Amino acid sequence: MRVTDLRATPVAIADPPLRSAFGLHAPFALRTIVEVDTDEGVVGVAETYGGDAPLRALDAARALVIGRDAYRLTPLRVELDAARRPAEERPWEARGFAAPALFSAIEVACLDAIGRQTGRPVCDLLGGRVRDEIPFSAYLFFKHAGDDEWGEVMSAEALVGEARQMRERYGFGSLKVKGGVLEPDREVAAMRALREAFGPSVPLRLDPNAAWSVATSTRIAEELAGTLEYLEDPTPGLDGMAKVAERSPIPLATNMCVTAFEHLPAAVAKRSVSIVLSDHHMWGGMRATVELGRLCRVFGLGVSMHSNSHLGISLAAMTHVAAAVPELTYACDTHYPWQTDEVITGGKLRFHDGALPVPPGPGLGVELDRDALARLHERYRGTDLRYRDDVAEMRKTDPDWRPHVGDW
Ligand code: GKR
Ligand code: MG
Repeated sequence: MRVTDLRATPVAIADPPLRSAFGLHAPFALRTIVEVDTDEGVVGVAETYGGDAPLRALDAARALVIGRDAYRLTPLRVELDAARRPAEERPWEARGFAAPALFSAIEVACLDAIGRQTGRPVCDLLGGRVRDEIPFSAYLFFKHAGDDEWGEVMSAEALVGEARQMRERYGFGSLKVKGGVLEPDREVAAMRALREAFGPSVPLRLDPNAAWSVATSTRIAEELAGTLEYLEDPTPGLDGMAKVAERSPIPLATNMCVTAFEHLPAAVAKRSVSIVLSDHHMWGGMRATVELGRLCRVFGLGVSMHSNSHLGISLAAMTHVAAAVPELTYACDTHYPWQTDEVITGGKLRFHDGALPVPPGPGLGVELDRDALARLHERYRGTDLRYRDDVAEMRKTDPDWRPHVGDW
């Protein structure tokens, strides 16, 4: 089955004013919807990061993709591999959208096309599912008041309210808090308030996105022993994380200092982390994520799943890959409840008791809603946002704001 065309449509989706150590979410998050046409008449879809960089990369890679057999993608992966060519021979390499992300977008679309052609769900193409439904965690954010139904959430009390609402609506069994926003001890108090409100049967995680120093991270890890299931990226870098890990009674997880296969040897040697947050968008695709799971098992690492603001095509792909990774034993992250827009037919995918069943049907099991795509693309054209800049957004309300990077 030959690829006859590769299309990338940028979209802008509504995003509430969520806070993190990086700043503030802008009113729109950017995504790219990727489609491959094939000579068998089936069209495969994927969703990836948004803005200029993915568009440039996908455009530059078009000639390498068109004419290729959708079943034979390993040669493409090898061709895109940065280690094999000098930079001037890699026009598809874009800052913020490296070869693994580019390959992932193409792979997901091709797997969707193959699934549609063969009548099999994508998780079968990854070796088969080990679970029928995937547990997700509530992704709790401190946030400003905005044009949304959640209101301002800048205190422990408000965060408990947000968690309660998320649990009532979606049934989430675990709670992840995006930290690095309030002064660290106030975030400790917020975690204690969540524990108090929901009890020990609801696992809690905290992710300050590397805002804290080694000393703060170590102290807080000791203080929150018994309260957190894991502490995610408290401090920057493999060395900093290794220093915290040495004393931390809580396992450390990351989606910041181990984001590619080549980071694994040093992370294992230094014992920097216990859990790697997978993400097929970033790690080179769905098959690479299955390989990551197995490698993590070899090295005694746990596997969880990372998320950014995203639509239903990404969520469907995350669900298929999560179904096919036996080592993924933590509830996955997802920003999905924060997104009101959708680009698939039938509206938003629905969580039951905090879990999402693998979408039935061939391929990813979702259909592109072309009217919604056109609308969200028009919105992209109407904004001047072309990359994510949470610092700039934050400075619109607080001109002196600066991010904490390992110094809080
Ligand atoms: O959306 O603000 C956010 C998150 O902080 C996101 O950018 C991170 O990539 O969710 C992510 C994380 O776990 O670090
Ligand atoms: Mg994280």
